[in-house]
Amino acid sequence: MRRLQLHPGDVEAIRSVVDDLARRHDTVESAGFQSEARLWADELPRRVRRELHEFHRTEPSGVLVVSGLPVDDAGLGPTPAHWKGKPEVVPTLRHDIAFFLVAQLLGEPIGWATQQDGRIMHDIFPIREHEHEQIGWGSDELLTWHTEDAFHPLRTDYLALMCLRNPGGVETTTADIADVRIEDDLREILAEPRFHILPDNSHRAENRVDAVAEDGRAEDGRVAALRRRSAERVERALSDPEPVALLFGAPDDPYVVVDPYYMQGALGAEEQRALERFSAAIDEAMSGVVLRPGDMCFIDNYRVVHGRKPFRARFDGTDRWLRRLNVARDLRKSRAFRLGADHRVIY
Ligand SMILES: O=C(O)CCC(=O)C(=O)O
Ligand SMILES: [Fe+2]
Repeated sequence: MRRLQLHPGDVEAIRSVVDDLARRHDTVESAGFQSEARLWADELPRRVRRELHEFHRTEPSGVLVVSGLPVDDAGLGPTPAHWKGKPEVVPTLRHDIAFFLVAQLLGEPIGWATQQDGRIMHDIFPIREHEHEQIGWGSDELLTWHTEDAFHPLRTDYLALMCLRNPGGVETTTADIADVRIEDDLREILAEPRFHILPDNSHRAENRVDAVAEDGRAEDGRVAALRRRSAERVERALSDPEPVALLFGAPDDPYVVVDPYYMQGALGAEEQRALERFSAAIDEAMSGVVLRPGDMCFIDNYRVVHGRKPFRARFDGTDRWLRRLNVARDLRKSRAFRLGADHRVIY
């Protein structure tokens, strides 16, 4: 893991860029903000830009934590109870802007029409009705390690988490594929396209909300058509999943995609055995990071699997609260599933 500790001068420079944008934008979800985020990211301190560019360019590690941004806990207000029906104007605006700009140094933040009302920036906090579930909004259950959106060919290149509060120091777990010891015979099987990964709960119909923030920007017919295709894609991925390889890229320095919880019951006997051996090897390499308020954690979703330790949620407005972004290195790959070249929601 790499860590960049911001200096007071960096914090001051970030504050000045955020001031400017916060005067003119009241949410990072607006097309207006998003259209200039890239430009303003270039005004972040060079130390920050250098570290993020290196992380992107040479892949020196699968996890980078940027620490030192101050968080005024009282100013945040209570941790929300749910993201459904959340107002567009939020007390986290200044943190959201700083986080969005730093993430923008790795690529383009994207959202899913099927997740959290189509918002680009997601909330991670415990939700009572999901307390016992394998989902980012659960708490009581260990969130088993996984590749984010593993089932989807357009899954994110980076998963970015910004911590607003984390009472009790709940650990985000991580394992870098570079640290996983894999025997040669196993490596061979894992590199063959013979594994099925099903869509996780956060994409399924029961967690979908029909109004997507971006709808106002396009004609209803096109949105409806894209939305239908997206729902069909998830249904098809459930009923008739494409086989994939769990290791890909360079054979001696591979990338990984795996989500054992959503592969249960979907594998043949030999694949199941290979997955069990692979899982045990990943468990051996598991470590983690306790995010503190103000920490921004960038996880390379091609190299690192991540999860979260269980915790007892209080549901009283003081619970753990993270903001989350998916960042794509190349927006063009998803153009067929977005409304326009500058739209960031994948249907
Ligand atoms: O809560 C965490 O630390 C990680 C949650 C997670 O897996 C995610 O947001 O994708
Ligand atoms: Fe995740």
